Amino acid sequence: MNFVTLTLFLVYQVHALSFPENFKFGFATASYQIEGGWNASGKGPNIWDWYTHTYPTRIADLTNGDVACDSYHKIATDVQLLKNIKADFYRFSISWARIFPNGQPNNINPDGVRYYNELINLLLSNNIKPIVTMYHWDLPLGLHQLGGWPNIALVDYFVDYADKLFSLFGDRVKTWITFNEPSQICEFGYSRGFLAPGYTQLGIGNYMCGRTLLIAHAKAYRLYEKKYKQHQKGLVGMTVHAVWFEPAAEGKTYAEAADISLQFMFGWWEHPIYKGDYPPVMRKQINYLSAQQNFTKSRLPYFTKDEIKLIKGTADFLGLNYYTSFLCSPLDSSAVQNPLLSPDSNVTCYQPSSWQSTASSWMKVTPWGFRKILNWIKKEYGNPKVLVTENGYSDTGELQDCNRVNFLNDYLTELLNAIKKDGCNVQGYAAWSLLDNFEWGSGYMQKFGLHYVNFSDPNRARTPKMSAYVLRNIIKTKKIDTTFTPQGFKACPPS
Ligand code: GBH
Repeated sequence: MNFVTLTLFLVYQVHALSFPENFKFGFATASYQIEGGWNASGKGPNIWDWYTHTYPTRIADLTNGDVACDSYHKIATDVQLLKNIKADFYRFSISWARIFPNGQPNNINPDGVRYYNELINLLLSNNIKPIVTMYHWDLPLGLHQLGGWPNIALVDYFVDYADKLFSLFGDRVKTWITFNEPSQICEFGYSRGFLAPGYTQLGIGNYMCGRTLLIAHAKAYRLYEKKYKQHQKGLVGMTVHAVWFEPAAEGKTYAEAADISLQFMFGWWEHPIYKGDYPPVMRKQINYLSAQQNFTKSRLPYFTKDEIKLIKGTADFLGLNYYTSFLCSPLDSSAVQNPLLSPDSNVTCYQPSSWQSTASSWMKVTPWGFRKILNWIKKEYGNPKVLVTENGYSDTGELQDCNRVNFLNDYLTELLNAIKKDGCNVQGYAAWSLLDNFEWGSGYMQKFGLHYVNFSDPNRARTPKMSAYVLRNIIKTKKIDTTFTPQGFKACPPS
């Protein structure tokens, strides 16, 4: 190599290692996990208030989100944290029952409107874009009492709510996420019962709920398209939780098992949106099993032709939450089923114990799966615009959080490779989470925050962890530097 080619090579390497100029970084949270103020100033109860108060033992440490990080009273503090770490955007969710206390659209709570207006305005005056999730699991209890998501009547309630949010905040909010993780809402809420409302209508409740969510999402999207898009010029999409499923061994049956898993977890939502209707393998398998089980019709409800048309094409971007990977094999009835996946998938997926663990039992560290899922999305759905709306690591709360630092460096390197080497159309990345917070059934025992929160302090003081400074440096330089050690911290051992 002569001097000129060497220089060009080095320039290329440096360039190859940087995030594109217009790539955006941000931080994500959810209302019930951080806000507290559960009954403040006119807010109505939601299913998480009800679930944690009625069944305290369903939460590992018997806690709840009554106060959480008290973000209801801490707009200024939280925005300052975001500013300090150079966030381009903040992804937060709106508590439905803070806007419509019992879910009915005739009764609006002015304090809820005030709260989100203040948050949005302060973000914007600090040059941080708000990205709003309309529904991150906290259904108004009134709507739960009408049957919750398995009831198709909730479509209209959600559309009324979405309409109100667009009209109240759409002059300033330009990115909307209808639902966070429909697979968790439906599979865990109504089929396995790990999350509120905790029902176990196995193989029934999940698909009824899923049908409602897809139609509600699509109608909210169409409403925006028709009534708001022309003057508000924003984007609407949905966020789906993806696990990367890797074949556990060579051979066709293993490849099939991995593909079926991807379709059952991810295609359940994205196939109707990008291609129309449920993934054929889901339809075939659930129809088959339903018949075997003596049902008079498939447990997976059919969409009408009009509904298929309504749903297809309702995404301006694909919101992706990615945390972990599994290895899949054809069903082995003696093996433990992956709890993240419906048993109708008829596959066995697991995580080898040799993979690095986290504080969460469902999650092991698998950066390589990030590049693979992004490439799979590119191929399967025609390289859609992707926004990574969550990615993060759980530990027990160390300030010198080397495992999280390595996690971020390694996952972001894979993301960068997907963009630079594979041409995946990823536009932004949100770290989960801005703060340690209420981790659903695990209470406050699993910490995902880049800021430590002192939950025994009535003030809920926040302290940046090492990882906050590391991500700040990545945002500032648009580069990953595994040797970067912020002041006041020790260098981390390599991953
Ligand atoms: C995301 O879900 C959520 O959007 C976010 O709210 C959450 O805090 C974050 O990830 C971390 O979990 O322990 O058996 O009850 C990712 C999927 C949802 C999987 C919660 C594990 C609890 C399973 N996770 N779920 S269990």
